[in-house]
Amino acid sequence: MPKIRPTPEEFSADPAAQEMLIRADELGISTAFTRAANMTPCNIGSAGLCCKICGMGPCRLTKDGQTGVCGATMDTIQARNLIRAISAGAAAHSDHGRDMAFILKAVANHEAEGYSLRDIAKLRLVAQEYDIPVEGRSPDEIANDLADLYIAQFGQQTGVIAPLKRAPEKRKALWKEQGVLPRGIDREVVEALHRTHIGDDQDPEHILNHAVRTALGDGWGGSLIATDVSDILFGTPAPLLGQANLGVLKENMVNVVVHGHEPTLSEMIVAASYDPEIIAYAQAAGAEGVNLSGICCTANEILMRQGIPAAGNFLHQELAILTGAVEAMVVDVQCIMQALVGLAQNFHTKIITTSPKVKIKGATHIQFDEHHALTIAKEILKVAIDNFKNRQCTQIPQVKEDLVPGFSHEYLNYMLGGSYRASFRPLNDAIMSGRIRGVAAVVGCNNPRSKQDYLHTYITQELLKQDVLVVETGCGAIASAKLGLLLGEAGLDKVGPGLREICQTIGIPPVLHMGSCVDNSRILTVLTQMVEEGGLGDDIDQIPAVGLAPEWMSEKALSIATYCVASGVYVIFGGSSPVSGMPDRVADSDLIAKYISAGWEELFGGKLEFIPDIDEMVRQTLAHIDRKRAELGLPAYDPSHFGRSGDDRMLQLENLSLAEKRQLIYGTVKN
Ligand code: SF4
Ligand code: MSK
Repeated sequence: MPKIRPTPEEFSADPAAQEMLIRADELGISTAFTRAANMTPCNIGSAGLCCKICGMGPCRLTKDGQTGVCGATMDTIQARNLIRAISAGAAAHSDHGRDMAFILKAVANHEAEGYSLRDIAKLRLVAQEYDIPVEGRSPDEIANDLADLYIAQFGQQTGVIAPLKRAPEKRKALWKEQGVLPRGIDREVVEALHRTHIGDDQDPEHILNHAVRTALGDGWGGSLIATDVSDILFGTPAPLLGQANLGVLKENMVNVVVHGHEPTLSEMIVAASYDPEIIAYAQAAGAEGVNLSGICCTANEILMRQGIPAAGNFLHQELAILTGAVEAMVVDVQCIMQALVGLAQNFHTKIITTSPKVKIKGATHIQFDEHHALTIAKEILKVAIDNFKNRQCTQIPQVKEDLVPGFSHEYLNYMLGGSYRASFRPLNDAIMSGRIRGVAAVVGCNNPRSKQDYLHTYITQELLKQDVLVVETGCGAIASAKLGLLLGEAGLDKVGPGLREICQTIGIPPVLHMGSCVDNSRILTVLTQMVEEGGLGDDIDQIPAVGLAPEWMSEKALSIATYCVASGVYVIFGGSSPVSGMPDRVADSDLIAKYISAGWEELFGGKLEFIPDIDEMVRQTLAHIDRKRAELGLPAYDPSHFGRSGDDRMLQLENLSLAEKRQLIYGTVKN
């Protein structure tokens, strides 16, 4: 029977995406949405039951008791597939961190054109964490030592990676007991590959123990280094006004979209776009100037630091080109679809690859070199400007939303406690009193196998109604931004009464944008500080908190999930599980799914579950938060206790008589 193609409304919850999907259809152009609809996933591969790590296979296991040619069992094959995916994700994040550390070294030694150390306070603070002397030393000297220390973490062979010291004491003791302390970031990735070569580690639990070690090297190592160095070089984010969605593209300007993950080149492109020489060059080409925007996590990086608008998240990369208004899409690393080049040939858009690690056939390659970054950034912008004359028919959806991004760990501290008593105390108190029921991180990718943005935004809104404070990173944050959930008090009427009071009192949106996908490391440090603040137990697994990635698709997401679970967090993924097994036909094919859930919970207090049903994801999140509240001896969540303070209440009270005020506050008239 022929497949029924989903409608644009079924493909995406975003009206801008829907408009572009109609345009794609009219032009006869395929997108990831239509390709996903036409491509049925292999059920053996998606269950994690296909092994192709040696030439005796590929072995596809579909029956009870079946093994591969070498005798490998279902659970061994699933564990090997899973650790390889986690390791690839950890490698991607960590290699990003390595590049950042090398740029810090170059900046400290005045070898990097255009860069400077923007957050000296954070540089000093981070250096002190590692006992690097700061008093009487120049920022360059401190940065040089910090860069050396960070670079050394990747190739370290023995001991424990230094950034791990920032985890709670009890957690570190647990990791030691479980034998999962990462020795060196690269070493764990290499060992994961070695262990999964034919004829090596064949005990699934032993394999997955190493998956934890590898992922911890990412979360508490490579990712944390990437975040630290980005803040030091480009500034620690603080709230500012931004915009999101395809409506940020401009008809009268040269549109340059930066896409990928690393802020190094994109920050320099931002600087170059303000250069009078570039503005004059654009004007000479008939445009009013250069309009920059971002896609994916490069978008998050420059959005939260520079207020550069986000054209969209992962599934918007093709849709931006479909507007016909993009002169150049400049890509660095990760989440870049090969389809961009073929798609761009239907328009005038130039796809410009810039990383020495990433080339795409048919794309223009202008290699980034931090020693000449500003010069290269200008060269790229001139290529885009020269292309403006080739623009033809355009269609830019007039859809965009304002947002307030930039809630770094440091800003949360300041926001909650002020300059002189920066602290997480008010947040912990609000959770302890039940005004905030708990915290959820709703993060991660888009995936064309689910309706774009729908799962993210549905779950976020349901949790807000239940007084759960939501923090977001990556493409999930952009999904909420496009829906207007990241803007000041907008939508506060749909937020539970206790959380609404907190948002009004502190002056924050109910959803806090915390950055890109490497910035999930910020969530780890926030959770650690919540533990250290007191009142919510003495380890991360005791905090009423849940992590969700409803539309996950990348291997990096699996690494993030694993380091969060090992740090004590309950993580829920939507969509399909890479170790789902084939429960209808094969009795024992879900041993690994059970191990990473109940098994890891026993070992680490956190667990990873794949829950396809959206309402069940919300139910399990709330049940976990309530269970953790009960275990801490906190009052059961009861929203009827709250909502009597905050701005709304004050405005209501303003024009009332004393008797009426009492009536409103106490429910009875007291004299
Ligand atoms: Fe098959 Fe074993 Fe080779 Fe995997 S390692 S492909 S299960 S023979
Ligand atoms: S970009 S990893 S699709 S969040 Fe970080 Fe988005 Fe996922 Fe890529």
